[in-house]
Order: sequence, then structure tokens, then C-alpha cells
Amino acid sequence: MAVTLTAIIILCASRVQSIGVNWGTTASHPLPPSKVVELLKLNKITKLKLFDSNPQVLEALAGSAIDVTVGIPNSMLQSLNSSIKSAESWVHDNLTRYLSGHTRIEYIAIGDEPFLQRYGSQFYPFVVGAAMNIEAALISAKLSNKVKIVIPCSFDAFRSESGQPSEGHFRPDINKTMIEVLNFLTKTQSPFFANISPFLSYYQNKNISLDFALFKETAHAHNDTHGSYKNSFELSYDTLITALTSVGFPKMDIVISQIGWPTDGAPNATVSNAKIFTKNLLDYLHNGQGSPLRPRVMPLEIYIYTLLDEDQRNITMGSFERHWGLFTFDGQVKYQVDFDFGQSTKTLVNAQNVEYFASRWCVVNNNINMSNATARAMEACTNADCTALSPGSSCFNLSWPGNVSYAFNSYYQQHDQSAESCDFGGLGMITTVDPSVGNCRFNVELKASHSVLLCGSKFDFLLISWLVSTVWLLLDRF
Ligand SMILES: *[C@@H]1O[C@H](CO)[C@@H](O)[C@H](O)[C@H]1NC(C)=O
Ligand SMILES: *[C@@H]1O[C@H](CO)[C@@H](O)[C@H](O)[C@H]1NC(C)=O
Ligand SMILES: *[C@@H]1O[C@H](CO)[C@@H](O)[C@H](O)[C@H]1NC(C)=O
Ligand SMILES: *[C@@H]1O[C@H](CO)[C@@H](O)[C@H](O)[C@H]1NC(C)=O
Ligand SMILES: *[C@@H]1O[C@H](CO)[C@@H](O)[C@H](O)[C@H]1NC(C)=O
Ligand SMILES: *[C@@H]1O[C@H](CO)[C@@H](O)[C@H](O)[C@H]1NC(C)=O
Ligand SMILES: *[C@@H]1O[C@H](CO)[C@@H](O)[C@H](O)[C@H]1NC(C)=O
Ligand SMILES: *[C@@H]1O[C@H](CO)[C@@H](O)[C@H](O)[C@H]1NC(C)=O
Ligand SMILES: *[C@@H]1O[C@H](CO)[C@@H](O)[C@H](O)[C@H]1NC(C)=O
Ligand SMILES: *[C@@H]1O[C@H](CO)[C@@H](O)[C@H](O)[C@H]1NC(C)=O
Ligand SMILES: CC(=O)N[C@H]1CO[C@H](CO)[C@@H](O)[C@@H]1O
Repeated sequence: MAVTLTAIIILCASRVQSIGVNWGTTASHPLPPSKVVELLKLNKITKLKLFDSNPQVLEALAGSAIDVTVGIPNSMLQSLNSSIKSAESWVHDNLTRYLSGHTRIEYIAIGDEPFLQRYGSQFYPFVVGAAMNIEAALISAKLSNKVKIVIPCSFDAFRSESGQPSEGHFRPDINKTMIEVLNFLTKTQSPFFANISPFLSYYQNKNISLDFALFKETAHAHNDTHGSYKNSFELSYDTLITALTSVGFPKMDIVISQIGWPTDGAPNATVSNAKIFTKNLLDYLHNGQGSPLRPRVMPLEIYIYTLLDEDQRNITMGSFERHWGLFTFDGQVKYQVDFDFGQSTKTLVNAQNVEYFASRWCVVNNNINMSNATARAMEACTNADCTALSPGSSCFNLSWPGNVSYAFNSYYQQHDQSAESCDFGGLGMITTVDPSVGNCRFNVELKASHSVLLCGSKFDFLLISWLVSTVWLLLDRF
């Protein structure tokens, strides 16, 4: 029944079936999971991709109608590859109890972009073995018909040196593994999860213009033997299709597992460009024309990258890494886009009743000798989030010592506004006057949920899950 239904849906599909979001929690003061789930519901977002299987997050999702992809961190792949026992424990500890607690887990993602080129061979050799062991564990837990395994493929796993999609191929170092991945996915009837990043293509490749990355009508088309490409998304998508075809999987179903545009931390990473990108992406997906190599066949699903800004993300790639959110770190709308494809002029809604620390900031006291101020600010920035000060970013225009104040404040907020964290050898000063100027926001952090694990509610949940699963077992038996 379910299979027939899915088949019918796929046959009729000319449009993307649903739009989801990625939700990462690499933040010093993450918005509490219950608030995030409320935010998703308010905005009628029904698909969610996670990067781990955080118990508080999965508990908060229990009973919601949200379909969830849970992630297995790269660091666990090696042990999951080498032992079926560890795969069984993972399934038992991170899956079974939440499924019986009515969290709708749809996919398990093996690793977080394990094929990223900068990881070298640290993770990808373990991917297929880990996937097979998890699959075996799902089968023995009788969950393999409920939950599918996917393997997120990074934007740099496939390419075309000439820039022509018809010359697309997988990166030679992972080519063999990709074929094993595709065989595995075909056998388990799972879609191919691929990340596409017009922003990074533009950022790293002189051949992609900003207009081409932003789907602008005025962009210069890139022509190939079989067609004309009007935007970077389509170009990457067909490069992927060619790569899949060249290793024997031309018909693979595709889910775009990460796509977005950052709003700070690099020139052209702005709110206005992000709004244009997201709007044009949604229009492109809605019009259903498809790409030259897959006319009228759209990706099954897409997941916007990402839901919220995260101030602790690794910035090796660039300061923009902390600013991909559709919403700010505190769940406020950055720009309006129509997720409903114009069906009900739906607008995005802010997180409600967000709790902040007091309206207090830490700034530099410029009445005293400031010869050490720059060095102190640099030191603060090794922990604090100073990405908004980088060239082209929202606070880049702050002149000295405004940028010192920015660094001091970020450090102070990350340390829960403790008085000691605004000392800086006597250079710091607490103020109740908001130092924000123009687009440059001096944040006040969220009342933390990160360190305060609500043990009571966690144990209640476990108890309830245990009761529910026991009842299920009994029902199964009789
Ligand atoms: C993965 O596990 C298998 C089975 O234990 C082992 O033979 C193989 O060498 C492992 N792969 C890697 C890359 O270590
Ligand atoms: C998931 O399961 C493994 C193995 O039982 C465990 O080590 C891990 O901490 C669990 N939780 C998460 C969030 O991965
Ligand atoms: C850039 O575009 C030119 C002309 O279209 C092409 O010859 C060249 O190979 C491209 N380079 C890359 C890196 O895509
Ligand atoms: C990838 O593997 C396939 C099948 O073995 C082969 O035909 C193809 O040339 C390889 N591609 C690359 C880029 O190594
Ligand atoms: C690409 O093709 C389109 C239509 O097929 C044509 O209008 C355009 O001039 C071509 N562009 C280049 C650079 O060849
Ligand atoms: C960030 O990523 C790089 C490259 O993957 C790694 O070398 C570095 O240790 C990471 N930094 C942190 C703070 O995790
Ligand atoms: C500030 O302190 C430095 C030494 O830390 C000293 O060299 C400088 O003269 C002082 N400036 C003023 C205006 O007192
Ligand atoms: C600057 O820092 C040095 C080393 O910590 C310290 O000895 C000096 O007194 C500081 N100067 C001022 C003006 O605070
Ligand atoms: C910074 O200042 C320059 C010159 O005043 C202005 O053109 C630019 O838009 C400003 N940038 C930001 C991010 O505010
Ligand atoms: C602040 O601006 C000054 C002068 O432009 C610069 O030397 C310093 O590195 C900046 N500090 C930070 C933390 O960005
Ligand atoms: C449209 C737009 O914002 N373009 C800018 C992209 O970044 C470069 C480098 O800072 C600017 O020169 C462009 O004006």
C-alpha cells in the first residue's frame, strides 16, 4: 500500500514534494529544542535534517508531524564499520526508543559530509561498512521498512574541470567508494542525498558570476553541447547527473540535502543576496521545468541550509560558516520568503517568547590607556565569535576601538555575562546602552539551555518510551 502510494506520488512528481531545513546545534547558547520545534510548527516546516541524535532534540520532536533525518557524526564511522555490535547499540540507543516515543525518524544519515575533500581519507573509507552494519542492525530490530539509510554527499565530491556539466564525474579519490555507495542505496531503495552550493561555487570559482549563482535573468548562460544553463544550481545538478550516469546510475532519485546562502562573514554574503537566492531557488523548484538532463523531473526533496546561525561552527572555510541561518541564532526572521509557493501568501514567523540575558553589553573603556586593547580583543576572538568583523561583513566598518568593544561583548555574552568576563585587564566596562550601529548588531545571548539538562523530563520521557515500547511488544505478541 505504502509502496503503491509512493510510486504514484513519484510518477506524478514534477515538483519538489517538500521543503525542509537542516538544524545544527553548534552554538554556545542554542535556542532550546522545544522553542525550535515550536518555530518549525509555526512556519509549517515538516521535514528536518539533523547532524546527530541529540536526546533533547529528539524528545522535543516526539508527537510532532515532522519527518526527521538523524545524523551519525563522522567520528563514529570507524567503530560502526568495524563492529556490528556497535551498530546495534547505536540503533538501540539512538533510534528505537525515539521511534517508540513517536518521533518520526525517516532517514539515518551516515556521517556529516564524510567525502569533503578537506577531510582527505579520514572518514570516507568507513562509510559503506558503517552503512551496511547499521542496515543489518535495522533489520534485526525490524525497523528496516520504517527507516532508510542515506549518505550525504558534499558539493565537492563531483566536478567538471572544464565547467561543462557533460564532463561531470566523481572525484577520482572517492570514485570507487561512490560506486559502492550507489550500489548500497539502490539495494535499499534509498535516494541519493547531495549538497549543492552555488554560494561556494561562486566563492571558489572565478567562472561563476554572482548573478549566475543568484539565478538572475541577466546572468550570462553557460552553454554545453546538450543545452544552455541559466544558473549555477542547474549546472551543478547536471554535473552530478553526468557523474551518476558515468558510473552506471542514471536514474538515481536525488534529494538536495543542503542548499542555502549565508548572510554575513564574506562580501556578498548579505541578507539581500540571501533573500534573492532563496526566493529564486524556490521559484525555480516550483516551476518544475527541470534541468537539461532531467527535464520536468525535480529533486524529491530539498533541505535549506540552515535553520539558525551557529556561533561555534568551524570557520576554516570562512567566517560565513556561522551565518547560514534562515533565522538568526535567536530564531528571528532575517528575510521574508514564500515557502508555500504562493498558495497562501505565507510569511515566516519569529520564535516566540525567547529568553535573553539582561540588556547589558561589555565595551572598551576609552578613558584609560588603551595600548593593550587590540591585543586583548584578538585574544577574546580566539574564543568569541568575531566573524562579523571580517572583511565585507556587517561590523567590518566599525573603526577602532569599536571593533575592540565588539570582541569584548561577544566574549562577555558567551560567558553568560559574568562580571569577570568583562575585565580584560581593566579595559572592559559594562553598559546598559546598546552599542549596535546600523546593520552591526551587538548581541545579547540566550538564557542557556546547553548546560542545563532537564534531567527530570528526560527520565520521564525515557520511562514513557519504555512503557510504550513494552506495550507494543506485548501487542505484537498477542
Ligand atoms: C571496516 O570493517 C571491516 C570489517 O571489520 C574491515 O575488514 C575493514 O578493514 C574496515 N575498513 C577500514 C577502512 O578500516
Ligand atoms: C548513540 O549511541 C552510541 C552507542 O550506543 C552512544 O555512544 C552515543 O553517545 C549515542 N548518542 C549520540 C547522540 O550519538
Ligand atoms: C572557465 O570558463 C572558460 C570559458 O568558458 C573555460 O575555458 C574554462 O575551462 C573554465 N574554467 C573553469 C575552472 O571552469
Ligand atoms: C570511476 O569508476 C568507473 C567504473 O570503474 C570508471 O569507468 C571511471 O572511469 C572512474 N572515474 C574516475 C574519475 O576515476
Ligand atoms: C548559449 O545558448 C543560448 C541559447 O541556446 C544562446 O542564446 C547564447 O548566445 C549562447 N551563449 C554563448 C556564450 O554561446
Ligand atoms: C576545523 O577544521 C579543520 C579542518 O578540518 C581542523 O583542522 C580544525 O582542527 C578544526 N577546528 C576546530 C576548532 O575544530
Ligand atoms: C600606555 O601604556 C604604555 C605601556 O603599557 C605606555 O608605553 C604609554 O606611554 C601609556 N600611554 C599613556 C598615554 O599613558
Ligand atoms: C599591557 O599588558 C602588559 C602585559 O600584560 C602589562 O604589563 C601592562 O601593564 C599593560 N599596560 C597597560 C597600560 O595596561
Ligand atoms: C562600509 O562603508 C562603506 C563606505 O562608507 C560602504 O560603502 C559599505 O556599504 C559599508 N559596508 C557595510 C557592510 O556597512
Ligand atoms: C580593529 O581595527 C584595527 C584598526 O583597523 C585593527 O588593527 C584591529 O586588528 C581590529 N581588531 C579586531 C579585533 O578586528
Ligand atoms: C552584488 C554585490 O553585492 N556585489 C559585490 C560582491 O562583492 C564584491 C567584492 O566585495 C563587490 O565588489 C561587489 O559589488
